Amino acid sequence: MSNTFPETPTYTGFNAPRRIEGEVFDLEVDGELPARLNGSFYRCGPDPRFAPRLGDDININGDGMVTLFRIKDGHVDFRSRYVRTEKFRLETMARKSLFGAYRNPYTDDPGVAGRDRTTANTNAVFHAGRLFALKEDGLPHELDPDTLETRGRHDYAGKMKSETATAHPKFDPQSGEMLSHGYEARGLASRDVALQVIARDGKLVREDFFIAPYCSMMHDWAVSAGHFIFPLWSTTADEARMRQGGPHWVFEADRDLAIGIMRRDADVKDIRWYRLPPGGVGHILNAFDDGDRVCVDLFISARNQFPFIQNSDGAPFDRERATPRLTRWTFDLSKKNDRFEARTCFSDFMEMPATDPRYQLHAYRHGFTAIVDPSRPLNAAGTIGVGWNTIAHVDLSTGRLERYYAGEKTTCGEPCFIPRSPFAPEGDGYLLSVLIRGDVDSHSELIVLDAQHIADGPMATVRLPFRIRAAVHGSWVPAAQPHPSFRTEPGAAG
Ligand code: V55
Ligand code: FE
Repeated sequence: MSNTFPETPTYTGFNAPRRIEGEVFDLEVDGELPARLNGSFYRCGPDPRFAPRLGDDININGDGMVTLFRIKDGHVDFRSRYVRTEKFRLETMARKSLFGAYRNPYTDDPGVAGRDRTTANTNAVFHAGRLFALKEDGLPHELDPDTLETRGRHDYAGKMKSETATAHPKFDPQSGEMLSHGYEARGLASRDVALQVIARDGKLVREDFFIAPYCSMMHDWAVSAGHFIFPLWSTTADEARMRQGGPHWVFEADRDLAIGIMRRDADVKDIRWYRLPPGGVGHILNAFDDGDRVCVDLFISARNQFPFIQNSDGAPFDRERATPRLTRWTFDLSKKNDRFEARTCFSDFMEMPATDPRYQLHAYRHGFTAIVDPSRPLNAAGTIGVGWNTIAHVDLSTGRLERYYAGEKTTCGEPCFIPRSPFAPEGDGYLLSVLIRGDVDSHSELIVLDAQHIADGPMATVRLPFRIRAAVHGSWVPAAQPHPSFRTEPGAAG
């Protein structure tokens, strides 16, 4: 019986499934790793284990694969392991896929009705001593931070009532809290959103539900020192459509954005909603308060940014209007209307943001991203149909953009910033990125850049003897966790 993957873009070339669980001790290091760089770099992304049940699939429906680069005293060990979700375990027993289309349970084998469909394939984060694999359609899965073995679904001792938690929780560098939300919190295509606060000790201390104006793909959100910001945008879900076998998401070209803002100490019934004409919202770089104003730096596009999501009006995918650009939204809370300012900061095709984690939620200056530099060869591909060929450092106070082009047939993974020391100035430190090389004798590399001099190229290149699959997001966990209140001057550099 043939069980091959189909010859479609989701499964070929850069996106060929790797499915490798294993470890490599003491990877080759070309150059010198900084002596003080000790810790764990976790990544999470889709890596489909079985050929798709429905003949083809979209990339973001693949099974969650977590990888670990553990760096210690100039040496690096590697490990990779699938997250043992319920879906993964049921399909492993059957040796084939049983679950169908992305977030549409009506396309599943009837034998798995009602089982947990989440793939845990989007982010790996660490909080209160626990490592989690996250996907926005389900609960977190806890993993052993050393072996990557799955400990199980984590519902905060039964206290988390939402069915979902975002893959983009925010970390308050002062309080040590993990701030989270779950959308479609009470079932498929529901408008229920849960606001979740997890204290420094890992306990869920707040979960408040509200009804959003409509059900939108709220993949990322924003938190400032004083506010929660919930961006609903034009990609929406509809249960009737799914019941007929249709897709979870459709881009509605006439659906205005609705952006909810509330004070962190307020009740969810006090959310104030702002409007913006239809468009796409991508990842959030950072957000901060400035007197009565709330600033949110994020990537937005004029239209649907994903080639694999249909437009409700049947319009073909439009590459120019899909392009995400770094934009600053400024909300003046002292004004009574539902308008706000949106200013484009850079014209480049840019996404996958990172900042200095000590300045999350506060005024800041340095951002790190992946970009598509159209003046370079565009001969790579990645998780969402885009091959990031360049890593960028943006300085928001000078408008300067510095680049490191990664070479031909190479996809850059999301950059990850690590402060040089707990007391280093903002943005002074190292930048990690995993490069997926698409050459014939393919391999992968973890590069380490000096974050303030990325154009100089890597100070160290860590070689994997095989190609791993492009991941989505990840995080750095220092070997010695700094005291949570080490950050002395909030927003000083802003
Ligand atoms: C995104 C990624 C997802 C997902 C929804 O990049 C949105 C956006 C990797 O999974 O499920
Ligand atoms: Fe994301």
